[in-house]
Amino acid sequence: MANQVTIHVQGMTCGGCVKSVENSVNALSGVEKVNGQLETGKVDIVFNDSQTDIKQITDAIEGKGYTVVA
Ligand SMILES: [Cu+2]
Repeated sequence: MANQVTIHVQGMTCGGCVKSVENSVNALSGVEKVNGQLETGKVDIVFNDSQTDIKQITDAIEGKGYTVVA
């Protein structure tokens, strides 16, 4: 099933950071759409919950050095 979440990411300070976060999430299988916003720190993600989950998404982002707050 496709699942849609919006998470908050701390530590994105420029467009490059947003791209880095988006790319790290996009690399997970089952992720269909990622859209990060620099101003708000919000990242909208659409993913197939039979292939990945919030835990894997969080780990991917935190592996790049950013902090997921919710
Ligand atoms: Cu940056």
